[in-house]
Amino acid sequence: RPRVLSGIQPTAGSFHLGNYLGAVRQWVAMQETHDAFYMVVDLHAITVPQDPAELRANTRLAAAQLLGAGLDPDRCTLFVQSHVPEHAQLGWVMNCLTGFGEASRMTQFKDKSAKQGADRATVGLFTYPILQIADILLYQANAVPVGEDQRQHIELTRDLAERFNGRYGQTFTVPAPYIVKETAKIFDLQDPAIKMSKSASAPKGIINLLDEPKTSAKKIKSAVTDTGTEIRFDETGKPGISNLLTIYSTLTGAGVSELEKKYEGKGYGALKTDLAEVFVDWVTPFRARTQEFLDDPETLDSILAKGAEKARAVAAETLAQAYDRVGFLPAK
Ligand code: AQP
Repeated sequence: RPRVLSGIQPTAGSFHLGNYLGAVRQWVAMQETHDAFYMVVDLHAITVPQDPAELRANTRLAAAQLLGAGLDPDRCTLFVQSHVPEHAQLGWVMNCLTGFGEASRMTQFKDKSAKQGADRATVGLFTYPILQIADILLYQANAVPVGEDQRQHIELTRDLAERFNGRYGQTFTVPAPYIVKETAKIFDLQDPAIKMSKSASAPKGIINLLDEPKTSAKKIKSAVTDTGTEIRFDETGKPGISNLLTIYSTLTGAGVSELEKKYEGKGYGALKTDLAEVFVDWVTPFRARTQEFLDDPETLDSILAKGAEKARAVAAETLAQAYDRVGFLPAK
């Protein structure tokens, strides 16, 4: 089976609909077809300031949501990044192979550091894509399911895998991004020109999965659309409606053209009301399952402990090989 690796930050508390449709949904599907490794990336989370107690709670919360979304610990390896020290260890090696210039070209860093003020951004935020390279290469992953915003980081990962292999001999699998076109970018409900984002979206523009479903239903019903009346998928002319159609189609499995037909001659209000209902029907069991894991932290922690053990077995082998190739003297 091909191998898949992906991670999600624990920082937000609740996942948002973009995280789910852009990434987590694919994770669930790929458990069936891949040898799957998924992690909560707490090392990445501290690239911006975190309250320690909140970080710990949010790490469990993220794991509970992944299980609530349908990850099955019998069919995938679910773990917490900091439980596997090899990530930081290989991360250092990768830091030493990455050019300052090429790291400086990462647009996500440029965006995020500009928002924070260049002096306040940490070196960790700058090197975070390089830790991500280590995350992926440690597992010899073939595919990395992510949203569009991560494409550039996966390209850098490919460059570094090839560089290491070229310099030291074949060591790492060169991974490919796995980006589902339709859901690669879920847009903000109030500003369909930007992606739905924890840090950039206003509260009314973002659907947090753990919010009261009523609150989310209201946000869907007041999503910004255009002045027209026709329900048609047209990303440039009708970005708001197109975003709603994408969400509707993905949550129900109905094709976009099928939905266009269904809503022919009906107003935007009908589409929004129905989508709000579709969303509530989907999110209600998700919230209940997530809550079950939160109510039983012992089970949750033991799933994560078993996951870390399985992950370490793979990561340690890759790290040992990489250390050897680089020329580190083995500890006797
Ligand atoms: N709007 C989105 N559409 C599709 N996919 C998305 N992802 C995030 N937003 C969208 C994908 O979700 C996965 C997990 O992302 P993360 O751990 O990087 O989460 P994050 O960065 O904390 O979430 P945000 O909202 O993207 O935060 P900001 O904007 O503050 O950095 C990834 O695969 C990502 O592509």
